[in-house]
Amino acid sequence: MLKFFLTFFIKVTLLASHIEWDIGRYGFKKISNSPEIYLAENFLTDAECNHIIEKARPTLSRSTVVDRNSSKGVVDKNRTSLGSSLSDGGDQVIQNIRNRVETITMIPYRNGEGLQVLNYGVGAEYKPHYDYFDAKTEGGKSHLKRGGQRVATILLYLNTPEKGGETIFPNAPLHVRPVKGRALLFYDVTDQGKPDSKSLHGGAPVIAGEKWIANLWLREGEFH
Ligand code: PD2
Ligand code: ZN
Repeated sequence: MLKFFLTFFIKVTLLASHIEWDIGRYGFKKISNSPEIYLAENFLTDAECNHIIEKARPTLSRSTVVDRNSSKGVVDKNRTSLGSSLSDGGDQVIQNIRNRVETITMIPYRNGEGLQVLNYGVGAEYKPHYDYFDAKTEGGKSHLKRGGQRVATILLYLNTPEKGGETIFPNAPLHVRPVKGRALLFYDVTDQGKPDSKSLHGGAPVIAGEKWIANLWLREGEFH
């Protein structure tokens, strides 16, 4: 147990110390200290955005959330997008993006979950929530067994909706407009590796047009 905590502490310290000098790559700018949030314009090219959308389109189905009582995902009125999980096997475009994410976060590629693509139609939203797992629930405990806690979330905006669909952080408070090619990185845990209650965030309803994003959740340990 002590070894686990020591390893985790070293990882989080490394991560925090690297932020200062590597996060600036690809134009990431800090836009909030608490919760800790970074934004970069043109992190993805138009071709990369289009590739991900077209790859996900045929396999979209209703998004789910973590069930409190089991390891299953469940449909929930608080998350009304469609989603598709993309494997990166043999896909050079996705691998390149994930390598760039590894460079800026200093979190190993293998700690990332699968890339999730989300599509929101008019009225679709993801009400404010936390991306970290709640270790007090059975569902949270079962997800923590593989790869440990989610330490960071990266949102990749694949198109620019006509109106609405901002990513919101009620505690910052901050609204981030979805713009094609943008990337938003935020930390779900504090510097001490504890779930950060300030990291509450959501996807506001789309008012006109549609919204496409991809998200990548990064764990404290190996997930892949
Ligand atoms: O679509 C979003 O903006 C959004 C906001 C908050 C997505 C997620 N969280 C998520 O997929 O976790
Ligand atoms: Zn989220």
